[in-house]
Amino acid sequence: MDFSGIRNIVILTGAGVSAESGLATFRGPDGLWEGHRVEDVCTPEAYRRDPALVHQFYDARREKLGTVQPNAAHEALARLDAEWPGELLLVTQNVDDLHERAGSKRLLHMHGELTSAWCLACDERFGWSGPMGEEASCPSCGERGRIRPDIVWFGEMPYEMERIEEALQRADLFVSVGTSGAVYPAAGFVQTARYCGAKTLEINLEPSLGSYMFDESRTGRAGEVVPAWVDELLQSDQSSPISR
Ligand code: BV8
Repeated sequence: MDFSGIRNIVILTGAGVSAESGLATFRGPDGLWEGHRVEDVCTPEAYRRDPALVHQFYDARREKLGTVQPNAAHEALARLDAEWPGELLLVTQNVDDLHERAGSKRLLHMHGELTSAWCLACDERFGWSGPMGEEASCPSCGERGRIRPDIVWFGEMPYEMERIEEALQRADLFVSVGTSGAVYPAAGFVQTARYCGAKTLEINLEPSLGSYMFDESRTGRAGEVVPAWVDELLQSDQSSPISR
């Protein structure tokens, strides 16, 4: 793909970008997610039905964050963030903190973050480390037992959708890294980008469900393919921005 003239970039990442750091992806061979069915831990109904199970699931994943490190893909995306002269927005579906720990700044978590909590009593959101459990007290209003993970579950509206849509409409290049294309609205971003005239590139271990919608698909491990792509992009000619 010819990257000359590219100015505005949107990058979407999924669990595949964190796989080489040791974090499980959602759709492993057994279809379970850390031993759970998604519908048992990743919906508001599941939280109402069995809050202890949902807290246990997220407490375990939050604890695991302390044992993993960003990998070469996170670091390459952070380098691109620092060096790219045009607009750049990294939209991650992931709730881990590996992009920020690698140094990415122009970043948003459309599905929330393990390191954030949400008090249903006062609607405040605040940072959280360590276990949450059912009895945690809100640092803002003091209520006990009304705090949930600040995570977007199935059936809930992802965060910052307007900001994402605006960035996609302005994008000259949309790149999807390490996602199966199984979940909407993220899986539909490539269509918006294409419709608005962007070039589209997929980087994934294997072709995703939406591979056919991309101009180009590069298969391989993110830790290898993403750094090579960032080098290629940073060396491309930026002098003549695409006229939009
Ligand atoms: C909403 C946070 C509306 C939780 C997540 C029918 C049709 C279309 C849509 C729907 C439908 N029925 C229901 C819906 C909507 C639903 C949906 O899309 N369902 C799917 C299952 C059909 N979506 C929603 O509910 C969303 N909200 O629609 O709201 C609305 C409107 C108005 C008002 C209110 C609401 C919300 C969805 C968000 C759910 N939360 N995550 C948590 O993390 O705990 S979803 C979760 O799965 C992820 O965040 C991600 O978004 C999604 C997909 O996961 P991936 O990241 O892609 O991971 P996966 O394992 O699937 O794939 C990994 C890929 O990496 C693989 O392809 C693999 O090959 C590759 N890989 C592996 N290793 C590597 C690698 N690649 C490179 N290198 C490697 N080393």
